[in-house]
Amino acid sequence: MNPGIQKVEALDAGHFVRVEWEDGSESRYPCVWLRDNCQCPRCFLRSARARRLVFEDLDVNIVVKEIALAGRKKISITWPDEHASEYEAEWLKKRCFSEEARAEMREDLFLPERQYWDSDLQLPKIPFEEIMYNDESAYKWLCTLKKVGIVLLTGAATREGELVKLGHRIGFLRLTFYGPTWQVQDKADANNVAYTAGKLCFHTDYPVLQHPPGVQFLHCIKQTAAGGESEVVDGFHVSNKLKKQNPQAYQILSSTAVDYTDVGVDYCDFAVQCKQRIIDVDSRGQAVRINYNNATRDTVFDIPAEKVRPFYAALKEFDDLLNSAEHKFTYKLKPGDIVTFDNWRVLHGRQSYHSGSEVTRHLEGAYADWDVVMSRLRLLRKRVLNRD
Ligand code: OGA
Ligand code: NM2
Ligand code: ZN
Ligand code: ZN
Repeated sequence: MNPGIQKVEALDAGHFVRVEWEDGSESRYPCVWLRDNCQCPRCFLRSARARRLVFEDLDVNIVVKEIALAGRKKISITWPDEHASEYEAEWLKKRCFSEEARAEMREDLFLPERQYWDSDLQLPKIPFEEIMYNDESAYKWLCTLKKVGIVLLTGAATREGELVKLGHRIGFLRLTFYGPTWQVQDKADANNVAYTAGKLCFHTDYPVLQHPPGVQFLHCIKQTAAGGESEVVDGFHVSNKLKKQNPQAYQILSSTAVDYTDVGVDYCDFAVQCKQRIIDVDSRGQAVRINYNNATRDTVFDIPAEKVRPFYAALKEFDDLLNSAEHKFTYKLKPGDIVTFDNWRVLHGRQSYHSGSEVTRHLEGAYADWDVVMSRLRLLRKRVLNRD
């Protein structure tokens, strides 16, 4: 599986090392990168798997002095100052700079593959018990969460505290001003529109935070008989549609900084302000995060007056697409269900319900960061596929 090395040579006046593999392919490594990534104990702290070498000590114009092949599985380099470095074939192969090798590594580290969906979503479901006790199921859960953006966990106990357990399963939950977990119920003097019995139009949670929570959990403890249905829509899929349908609207939403505000008291008192683009894009113009909550969008709008109406028109077009029957998926949470979803990608909403003096509907919610979730996913994958 891992080819050995056929031949090594220095190229380009010693600025590059060329490795010829046994399968006939080749890789080229810049010497500055090789020196920077010397794996010897002086340059690399094994216990931390981190670089000890300080940048001041790196000569960016370094060239090799001598290079040798040590038995097909290792190369050794002597640098002009007589420092010696060794590199394993397998280690080098993984770090090949070719387009294909880098794409493969990217895939492996970040799992960027996505399955877009419409109203025809087949909501993925896994029993809560299984993901709690079985690593394969937990791995499947997190892979699907990354790829599809939503997974329903079923059969959890109908009491508070299950999300804290889920938090321990992945690592830890994200604390916000609404507490480590929070209770979605119709409340007197609600400090958030979510804590009423009213309809919640499509939104992502907490765009008022500079780094909005990547993953959201909603555990249904009690569900009302009439109303309270949930709605979800694939924000990345709809963003792509908008880009095709109205590139100008997409341009406005992906470049205009919208003010968000959240002021009140919960876990502690808060006065949060932030500017976010409704569609956050990467360098290639691909949507990477939706930041849209109409409830917390500030009355303050820090853009020139003549740009205001075009912005609203663009947002209307996006909002119409989100709400089109073609795109949205409707379902109703049952007590014991925990919906887990990508809060950077999936917009969610709920229909209104009637509410009297007693509590007829109760969800417990919590957040996690993608860093924590992806970290758990990589560790589960390593254990399940028993790699590395
Ligand atoms: C929320 C929310 C959905 C629901 O609390 O942010 O979107 O079904 N709740 O109550
Ligand atoms: N809650 C549900 O952006 C938001 O205000 C989302 C957050 C209150 C924790 C709602
Ligand atoms: Zn070294
Ligand atoms: Zn919400």
